[in-house]
Amino acid sequence: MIKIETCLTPEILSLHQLEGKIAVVTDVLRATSCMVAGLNAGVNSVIPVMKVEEALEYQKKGFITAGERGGVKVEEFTIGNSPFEHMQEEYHGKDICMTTTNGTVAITEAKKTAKEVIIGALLNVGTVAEYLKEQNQDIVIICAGWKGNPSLEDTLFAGALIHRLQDQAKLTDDASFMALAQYQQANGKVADVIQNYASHAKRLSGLKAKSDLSFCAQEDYCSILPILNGEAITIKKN
Ligand code: 3SL
Repeated sequence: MIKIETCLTPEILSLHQLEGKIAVVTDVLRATSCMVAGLNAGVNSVIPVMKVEEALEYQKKGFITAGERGGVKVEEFTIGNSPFEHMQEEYHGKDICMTTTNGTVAITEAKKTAKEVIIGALLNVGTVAEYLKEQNQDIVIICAGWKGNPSLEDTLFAGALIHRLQDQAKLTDDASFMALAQYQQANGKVADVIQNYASHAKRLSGLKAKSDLSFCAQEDYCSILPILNGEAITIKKN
């Protein structure tokens, strides 16, 4: 049986032991969805970093820079944090360096101790589940949340993943049961639940990014498995 625990916000990551486990990091709105969408479209790799200054160092080396602060593109960056920007043809085959308020922070924290870091979004949740079934190792799902608080959309991702794994898994904390219950309660209408109740949905409509929300809320849009290799996220080949 695979043991699953869920960390609803990186703020309490120190309460989870990641050593020897697979970490699945998600930030449905929008960081990991951008990574999944971009890599699926043809981006070569994504390097997640914590600070704008670090990304600008990569920019000097020829990297495309992406991400946001306050949901808005950093002025000096090539692109912001919309999946539609990350999918553009001109970035196919390119290497992106990305920094965001919550998502890239969660990935950076996870990589310090986890055995392996997988990038998950609703867009690729089924593929992540299939991979984890094959690995048969203990998992920590890390939700990026919003500035230290849990977020509905990331919790729904955790629930969607647990739902797909539940026949082979033992849930070892209440957060995993809460996430599963939340997903089951959505009853196939995950996008509507996010749209109607997630605080981030309101933030995104303020930023005129409503189409990002409906895109990111799709389950199983693609079947890629992004994995962190050293500092770069790339698609894991079979
Ligand atoms: O915090 C993050 O990592 C971002 O994805 C937030 S936003 O959707 O770009 O506002």
